[in-house]
This record gives sequence, structure tokens and C-alpha cells, in this order.
Amino acid sequence: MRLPLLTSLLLVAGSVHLQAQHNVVWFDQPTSLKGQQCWWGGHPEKYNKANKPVRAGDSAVNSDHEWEYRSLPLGNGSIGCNVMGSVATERYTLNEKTLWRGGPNTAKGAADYWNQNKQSAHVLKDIRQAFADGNWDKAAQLTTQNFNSTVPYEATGEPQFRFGSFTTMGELTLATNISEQGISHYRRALSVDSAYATVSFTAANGVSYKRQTFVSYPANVMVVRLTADKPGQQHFVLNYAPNPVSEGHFTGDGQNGQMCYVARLDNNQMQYVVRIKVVAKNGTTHYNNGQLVVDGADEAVIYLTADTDYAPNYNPDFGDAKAYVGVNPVQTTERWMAKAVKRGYDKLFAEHYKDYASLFNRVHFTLAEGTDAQQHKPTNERLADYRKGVADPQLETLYYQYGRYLLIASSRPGNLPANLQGMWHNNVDGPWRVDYHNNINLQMNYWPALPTNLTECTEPLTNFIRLLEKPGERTARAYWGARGWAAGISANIFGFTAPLEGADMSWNYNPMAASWLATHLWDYYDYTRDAKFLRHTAYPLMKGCALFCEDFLWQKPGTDTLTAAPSTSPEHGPIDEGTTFTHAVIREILEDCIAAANVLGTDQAEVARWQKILQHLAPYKIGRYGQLMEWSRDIDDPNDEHRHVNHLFGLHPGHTISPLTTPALANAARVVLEHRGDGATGWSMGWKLNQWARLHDGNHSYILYGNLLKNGTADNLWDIHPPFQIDGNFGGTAGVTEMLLQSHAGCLDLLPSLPDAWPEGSISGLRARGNFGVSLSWTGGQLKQAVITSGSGGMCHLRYGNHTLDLPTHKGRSYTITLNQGKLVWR
Ligand code: FUC
Repeated sequence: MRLPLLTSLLLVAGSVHLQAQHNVVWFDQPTSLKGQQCWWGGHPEKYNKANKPVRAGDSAVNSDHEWEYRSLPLGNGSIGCNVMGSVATERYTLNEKTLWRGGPNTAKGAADYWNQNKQSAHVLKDIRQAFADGNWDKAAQLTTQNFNSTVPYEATGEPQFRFGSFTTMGELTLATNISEQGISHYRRALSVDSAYATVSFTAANGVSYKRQTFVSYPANVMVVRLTADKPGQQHFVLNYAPNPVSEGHFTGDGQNGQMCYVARLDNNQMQYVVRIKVVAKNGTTHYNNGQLVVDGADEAVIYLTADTDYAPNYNPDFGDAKAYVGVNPVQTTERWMAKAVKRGYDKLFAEHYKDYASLFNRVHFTLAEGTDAQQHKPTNERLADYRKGVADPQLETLYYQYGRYLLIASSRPGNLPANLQGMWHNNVDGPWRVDYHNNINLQMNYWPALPTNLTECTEPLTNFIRLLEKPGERTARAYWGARGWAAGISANIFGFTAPLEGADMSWNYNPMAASWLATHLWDYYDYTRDAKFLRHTAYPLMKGCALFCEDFLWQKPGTDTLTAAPSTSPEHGPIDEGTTFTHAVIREILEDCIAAANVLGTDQAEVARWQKILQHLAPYKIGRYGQLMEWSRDIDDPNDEHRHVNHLFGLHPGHTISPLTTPALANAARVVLEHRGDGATGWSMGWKLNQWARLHDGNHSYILYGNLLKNGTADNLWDIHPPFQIDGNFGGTAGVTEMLLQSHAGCLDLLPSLPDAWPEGSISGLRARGNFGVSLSWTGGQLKQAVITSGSGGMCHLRYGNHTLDLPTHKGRSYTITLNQGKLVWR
């Protein structure tokens, strides 16, 4: 029998008052103990070359993929775990976001780490001369020879593996000895509304068991409570299996049911500590050689906390061999553990829920209710039906809110930003080193943060951008002889900003990564109007990028056009004398810097220079198919279905192309999207969804959202590239938000891309540029009402279809907007 969703989840809440649980990811089958590794097809270049739509359907799921397709992720931005929900032996994979191999403390020492900064700037003039001579082959050859570095991306490529990888923190297992034979009422559920997981079942002997797990941000502790409906039923052996490429030792306390594992990773000696304590009611608990053994208890609560010695303390002189070390994890974990145990389960859960709900509950999104039958189906079955074409608006809102859940779980102040897998990885090394990819992926992770009211979750991104600035200055100088700073395609947590080793320069050579990242800083200001942030944090970093762009641009002899030579369109095509993508990012960052300098009343000389550059920057070009050209020459192929759509950067995530302000370019962008098609990897469908939304085509946006759910989503609703890669989740949430609200073309655009499939609905708590809050409801496919709350006052230009309204607002006031006799009116 399957339990109805709402009651079963409300029951476990105990004394804490929870809101009704609408958003739940759940299964009614236990996982096996397999699924050891996140599935990974090998070298990135070998993977998914064909760029065909990927089918992540049920056929792909077998027990080897269970971790990836069926586990339930929990996290607080620092500690992450995946609940597997097996019966006889419960299994939790563990992560701490700073646990990384690589960096300057690898075998060869700090100085060597930075030798990646080759002195290549002097070659630029030869490369540019080759372009001027029309000798593109020579330009490409010189770029390839001089602009990749000595640091391989592969762990096998060098003994020290300096680039490194995000790595597992091992696993916690609870051997319960409960037989899976004859169990009933099995359920494994993740409440997206409350950020906790429950595994429950009735064993063959009639005893009903329940395991509840959450990871608290305020207390920095993972908590598991094991209960049963009869006393004395908790018997288990708790085991902690460390990261396999580390060495450490256990200490335990026979009396107090606690143990601690202190270890160092092999190649960079990063220290990490995992501290575990079991508090059981009645029965016995004892420590035995790296295990905690519980016998005959009525209930047991497991507390787990962890930390590493990583600190983002970059030292510009590189003289300090201890760069990026600065925390004593033995002490931090001791403190967190003592506090957590003192508070106990109920208080910790209440505090956790309050913290989580204060972020998550800011946005409510409703479409039509699911049917009764749908409500009683586990998520994997609903998804399977959806793939067959069964409408399920509730699954669509669940996926939307799940993106917000994943961001809150993987990106909180005090730790690093969400990586390629958020913060969940169960192997020593993983797909693309589970790193920070700066040519779409890291950025995409943060697309939903500001519009869906999770402003605080961007702090780790801001700090990460800061972490890249100083090394990025060296990279800018060494490679391009430029002021300011630059970063490459792949970053790690140790300030890696140079290109990597590798001949495929379309992948390896991306001088625009830092500038793209820095546009997020302006966006933060634009959404929050936090002038202090703009002055002290954002603008200095943004300006460094603008200076880099200034120096990087080349005035082609005999013209007054500035072009980015050499440049590439990330991961696609030839080395060019100026790609559309590169110019679009330059346009964006310069416009952002001009706006910022004007707000701050500073740098008017720079503003004048940047304006002049914008006038001379190589313009967007429309090619022979009516398409927005990707490269400086009209070589686009209408059959090209490549997953990257870099040349539409100005449409999305940038703001220099829009049907409202540049209709001809918007049309040319549409031609590109038609050529590229509606299938791709998970994240790419997520990107195209956003781009279709910016074109104000709701029905086409909806096709992409549907394809993302059908073809790019695992049963646990994780985005599947494949393999699991979290950016598509965030792209999906951001894209749906763009369908309902946009504010990038000088106005608040209400329901700009509402699809026919969503005739009724409402969404509350969104944010828009200008520091406006926006709640919307619609019926019969028409706007019913918008409520605009003004955070900073000022004029609010509203648009709904062909209707416009200029609304002068006062800080702190709310305005209700409706459509009355064909006109937008407010009260
Ligand atoms: C970019 C993409 C790949 C993958 C990787 C992590 O390189 O082109 O598809 O998402 O990032």
C-alpha cells in the first residue's frame, strides 16, 4: 500500500509545525547496495560528441546507476549526503564542499603550481598579423602552440595532479540486519518543502521503522534519527568508510558513543575530520575499532559533522607553502558537535526548518493540481508517465521548486559555490573533475538565485570570483599582456585561472570567463540595489574585467573596428579573429561597468573610454540563412546541433538582444535556435529554454522545459548531462522564471512567455531588476493580477503583451496591477 503524501510527511514532523508538504520526491522501492560510482563515460571530449537528444529514461536505470538516479540529496552548502534508503544496510554517501585534491600543496610545491602562466603575450602580435594577412591557419597554429599550458586536466597526466578534483568524504553505513524479505509500506521521500528525508517501512515481523535525515545549516551538522513503533528495536553497526585516497586514524570513546576520523588526502595533504556521535535511548552503545555498535535501543540519533583545513587565503607572493590552509578542523568539528548534541534532535530540527523555510517559502508556484492517481504515484512513475506524454503540471512545479531546493542545499554563505554536481559526488574523482566550469556551468548554477529570491545563496559565488582575481591578474598579464584579470574555462578552489593543457583551443582558450562571471556581480546590485556591495565588492572586480577587455581588443589595421583576436566560441569551431560570443560578453561587462560607475559617480574618464570602445566593437552580424553569425565569417551550418549556443549570449544571459529593443537581431537569434534544435544535453536544453523565453515564445519554451524533464532528468529529478550534472536543474528553474517574468530590457515584463499548457496559475515572491518584488496570477491564459512591491522606490516600467504602464513607486509600498478595459491599471 502507498501512503498518501501529505499525512505521512506531516506525521514525521513531530512537534514542529510544518506547512503542508506539496513538493516531495519519493520512491516506493528500496535501492540495492550497488551504485558505487557516479557513472562517467570517460574523457569529456569522447563524451556525447554527437549531441543527440539524450534519453535518461527508465531503460538507462539499472542498479549500477542507483546513486545517480535514485538517491536523495541533502545538504547545507558545506556538508552533503545522499540517502540511499536500503533496508538491511542503510547507506549515506558524504561530502564536504572544500574537500579537493590538487592545488599548490601538491608534491612539487607552491611555486611550481604557478608555472602554468606561460609568457605568451609577445606572440599576440604575430597571431594578429596572421589574421591581418588572411593566414588563419597560422593564427590558429600560433594560438594553439602558445596559449595552452603545462597543466593537464587528467589525473593520470601528471603524478602531482595539480588541477585536482572535488572528492568524496566517504560513506556512512548502518548495518541493521533487517531482512528486506517481506517488507511492506516502503517509502523513501525527500520533502523539498522542509529539506529532510524519510525512509520508512514495515519489516516482516510487523515492526515499522523510520529514519529521518536532515543537514542543518545553522548547526552545521547532519542528523539521522532512527525510530520504530515498538521499543528496543534499534540494533545496528555504524561504519564510516573514508575517502579511499586518504590516510587517517580513528579515535573513539567507548562510553560516549562517539568517534572521530582525522585524515589527510594523499596528493595535497589536505586535512579533513569527520566526527560522529550516537545518542541512543536505552539499550547499549559502544565504540569498537572504528565502529559504533548500538543494541536494543528504543531510538537512536546520529550526529555527524565534518570540516577540512581549507581556507581561501591566497597569498600573492606564493612564498607560503601553506597557501589555502588555515582552519583547524579538529577544533571546528568539536565545537559544532558539542553544540549540536546539547540541542538535541527536536530543537535542531526546529532550527533547521526555520532557517530553510525562511528562504524556500519566499516563492510559491502553483499550476493545476495533479489527479488523485498522480498524487499517489512515486516520482519515478510520474516521470515515466510524463515521458509518454501524460500532462503533469505538478511535476513541473516540483521540478521548478527542486531547483531552488538544490541551490539552498548546495550554496550557503561560508563555503564554496555549487560545483558541477552541486556538492554531491561519491567517487575520488568525477566527471570534469566536478570542478567549476566557467563557460556556462558555474554561471548557470546561479541563474535562478536572484529572480527566485535566493539572494543570500549567491554569496559563495561572489567570494569565489574574488578568489580568482589575484591569480587572474597574473594570467591576464602573462598571456595577454593585459591589465585587470582573466580566468579560463576550468577553475578549482586553488585559484587556477590559466588555460589547461590540450590542443582543442575552442575548449581550452576562453579569455572571457572572468568577465562573464563578473556580470553576476552587477546583476546582484541590479536586483538588490545594494550600493555598498556595488562600491566595495562588485565594481572593483568588474572594473578589472573591463580593463582586461580594453587591453585584449585589437584594432584591425585599416579599420576602426575593435575585435577580440584571437578568440573562440566556447567548445565549438575555429580560432577566430573575433567571435560573437566574445564581443557579446565584452559588450555586457562594459555596459555593466558604465552603469555601475554612473551609479557610484566615479571613473568618468573610464566611462568615456568604454563608451568609445562600445561604438567601435565589431557589431552583431546576420548571415546567409538569416542567422546571427557565430564567427566573424559566415560559416554557420544550419544542421549544426552543437549543445553550446554561445553566440546568443546577448539574448540570454546577456541583455543586448531582445525582441523589444533589437527585433531584427532577435529574429536572427530565433533562426539559430531553430537550427540547433530542441534536444541536447541537460544543461543545454536548460539554456535554450531560457533563450526561447527571452524570445517571448512560451510554447517553444515549454517544449524545451518538457524535453529537459523527459530527456535530461533522472528519477530523483537530478539533471542528467549525462552523467549527473546539476546546472540543468538550475537552468530549468531559471527558464521557467523567465517565462513568467523578465526585467532585462528596461521594463518589468509580466508573463512574457506563458505557454498554452499553463492557462491557470500563480507565482509569488519573484524578484526583478530595480529591487522589485513581483507576484503574479493568471487565468484563461491572461494576466489576472500582479502585485509589485517596491524595495527602493523609483519608476517601474511595466509591460504585459502590448500594454504598458509607467508606475512611479515609493520604497516599501505594494501596488496591485490589473487589466481593465484593455488597459493596465494600478491601485
Ligand atoms: C562544458 C560542456 C560539457 C559539460 C562540461 C562540464 O564543457 O560543454 O557538455 O557540461 O562543461
